[in-house]
Amino acid sequence: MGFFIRLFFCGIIVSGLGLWFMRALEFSDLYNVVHKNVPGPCKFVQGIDLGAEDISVLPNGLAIMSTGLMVPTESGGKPALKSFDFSKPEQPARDLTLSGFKGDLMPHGLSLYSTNGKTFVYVVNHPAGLLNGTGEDEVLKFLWQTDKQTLMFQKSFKDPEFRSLNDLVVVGDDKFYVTNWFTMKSPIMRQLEAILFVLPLQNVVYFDGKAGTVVLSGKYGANGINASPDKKYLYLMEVNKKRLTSYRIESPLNLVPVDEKNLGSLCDNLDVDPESGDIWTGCHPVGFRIMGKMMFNPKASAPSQVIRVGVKNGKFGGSTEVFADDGSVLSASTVAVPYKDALFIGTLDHKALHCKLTGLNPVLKL
Ligand SMILES: [Ca+2]
Repeated sequence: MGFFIRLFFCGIIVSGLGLWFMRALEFSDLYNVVHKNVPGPCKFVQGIDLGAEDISVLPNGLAIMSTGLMVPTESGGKPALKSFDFSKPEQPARDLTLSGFKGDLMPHGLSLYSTNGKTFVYVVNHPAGLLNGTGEDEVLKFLWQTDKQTLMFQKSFKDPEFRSLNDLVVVGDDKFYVTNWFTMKSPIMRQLEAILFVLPLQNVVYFDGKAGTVVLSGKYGANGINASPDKKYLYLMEVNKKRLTSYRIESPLNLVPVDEKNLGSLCDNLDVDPESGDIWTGCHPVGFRIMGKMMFNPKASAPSQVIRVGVKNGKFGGSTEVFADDGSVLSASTVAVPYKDALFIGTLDHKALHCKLTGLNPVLKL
């Protein structure tokens, strides 16, 4: 091989490694200092000790959450779906009884869909485990009988495009957008995909009730997904790039990019205030702490942060930090759901907080 050809390939390798180290340094937040910040008085929600990775709330203040995502089964902890009532915050979260479901439950992202007086819960499930799955991820559909604290199993959706699911948003009867935060199926290839986090390898799939179609590809770690209250805009958190993006839904398969915003934090799930349209998100403000926890030491804590983003017609306005903690009180926040003058903050595998929104940041004009 000629000298110049070798020089050319060496240059490409050195450039690639340089890019990786620069992005890794940015991703890891090595020098970030997290100062505590609260929106008002906060109390732990009783009955939540195994995390509440995703939460969604009904207009009547009844919330549902997925718990136990990162808890090893040998610990005796059991993944579950629980409910919490914003109108009775002093009462503990309650286990929801599953009726008619025979499979293994490891719930992750969830989304509510109400029609004809009935409320359905769609939830990402990892029957083979979160990180050791073999492409068996599915979306479960339950009918939520709120008066009986029961979830009646309806059906499960599987599809070859469901690679390694994270979050979803339902936009119609059995119609939803779902994120693949990994696209490789084998555990070894997923490890490689994690190392190559600088590459846009992840995607968003639209499921029409029968089959899935990739509608957004080339995404940097597709994680939280949600829609505007009028369902005209889709919001996606590309966690590996700390980037929030919005798309106009021209048709279910035709998404037109509208805006993007760097949140400067590894934000996870997105919740949309039904009245203001603002986006609230639970974030991991120190990358190396959350990655160390997920990959090497599950017992370690990681800092928490809640960010609120103003948005109008798909265009992002300003943003503000509503809550922050260095991990000593609340570890690894993943979701933040406002309801009237209160906020419910969930975590990957820790506790959950109920905070009163008495400060200025929750109402600051953005
Ligand atoms: Ca998530």
